[in-house]
Amino acid sequence: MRIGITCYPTYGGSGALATELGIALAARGHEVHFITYRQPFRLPSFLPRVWFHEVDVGRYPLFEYPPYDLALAVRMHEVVRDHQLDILHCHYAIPHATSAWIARAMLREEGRDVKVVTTLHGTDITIVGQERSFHTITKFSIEKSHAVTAVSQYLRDETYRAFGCVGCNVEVIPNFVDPTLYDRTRHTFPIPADVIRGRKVLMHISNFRPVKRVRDVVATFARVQEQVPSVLVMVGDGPERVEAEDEARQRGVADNVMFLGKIDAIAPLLAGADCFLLMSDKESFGLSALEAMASGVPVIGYDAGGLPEVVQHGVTGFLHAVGDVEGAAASAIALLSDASAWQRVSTAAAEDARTRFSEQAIVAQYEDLYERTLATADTSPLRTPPFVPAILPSHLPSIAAP
Ligand code: GMT
Repeated sequence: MRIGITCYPTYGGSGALATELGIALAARGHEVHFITYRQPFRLPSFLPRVWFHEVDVGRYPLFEYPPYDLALAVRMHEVVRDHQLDILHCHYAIPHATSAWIARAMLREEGRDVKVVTTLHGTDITIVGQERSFHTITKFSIEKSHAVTAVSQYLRDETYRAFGCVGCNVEVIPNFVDPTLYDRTRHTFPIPADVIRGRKVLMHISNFRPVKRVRDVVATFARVQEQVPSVLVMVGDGPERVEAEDEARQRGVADNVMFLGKIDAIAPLLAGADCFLLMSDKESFGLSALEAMASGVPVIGYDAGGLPEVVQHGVTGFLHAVGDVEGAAASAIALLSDASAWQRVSTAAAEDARTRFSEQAIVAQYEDLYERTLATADTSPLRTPPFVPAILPSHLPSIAAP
């Protein structure tokens, strides 16, 4: 198949998953075209059967808000036409599924067609999509997609609750991990031993959005380090980083908290972690938690959203009520103080990640979905020629400030 993938190329789980999926599909013989405004952060520079098509949003003084969604629709239309794509797979509904709908409408005017698959990842449904400015267009774009998937049962239920989703069938296809990459035996922990000095390593990886409750992460660590000599490694960046730094200072633990910023290669970091903290109040899945589990790192987090579908309480980690920092710290202290309990949970986490979230099985689920979608006939007829093809004249410049 020829598959176009659109995602947010920046630091984040949906972009990471979309990129890993594209790479895996190409390895299985499909042609994969990434259509994004920047090279996805997990995409190597060259891979057989993988293309990268940059969306040029341009700049113009009149546009305080450049119309990215339109530029994306134009690029999608162009790439589908030039490379005869069968499927446009949009990761994160806003605005990708809407741009795909526009691109498809343009294609159909020319007597061409493409099938649109949308994968819902999280805040496109739980936060942004429910804002007044985006609700109706999100609902419309989901309903107009030929197939819709959600990364957890929780997110599927939330989609129906918030949008109704008339006439669409949201299928759950969970996220997956590459088991060979997330294997702690394969990596050398990049933080020098004289920095760690034999202390336990607690880790958090995210985009530091309010939903991640990074203050709770630091507050949990502050309690743990009173009982267990430890450090907290914070990976990523975002609007709440200053909050986390402030919490660390207020609790007097700033010297034991390292903020590493955005790091693309997280497998070597996870290989040196003893415990992963994910304390979001609304995590649709928690890809970073799955990557931690695959690396043999027990996860401690909140019993909210889709995280209980990933972390099995008492088996591969421990989940507590949102805000229960005391409970989370108690679980971490118990785990980090008992080597055999830690080994048991670590082994179970690595096994469970490989069994329930195996890359092979889940990529096959996407292939099956594409095949089923392609086999479904459209009821509305295509425009028949003669038509006026929307071909960009090659001499047109990109928008630039004069
Ligand atoms: O929805 C977001 O906040 C962004 C998105 C991302 O790009 O990182 O994260 C979501 O998608 C991930 C991949 O499916 C999930 O693992 C995350 O749980 C989900 N984030 C939230 O639900 C907050």
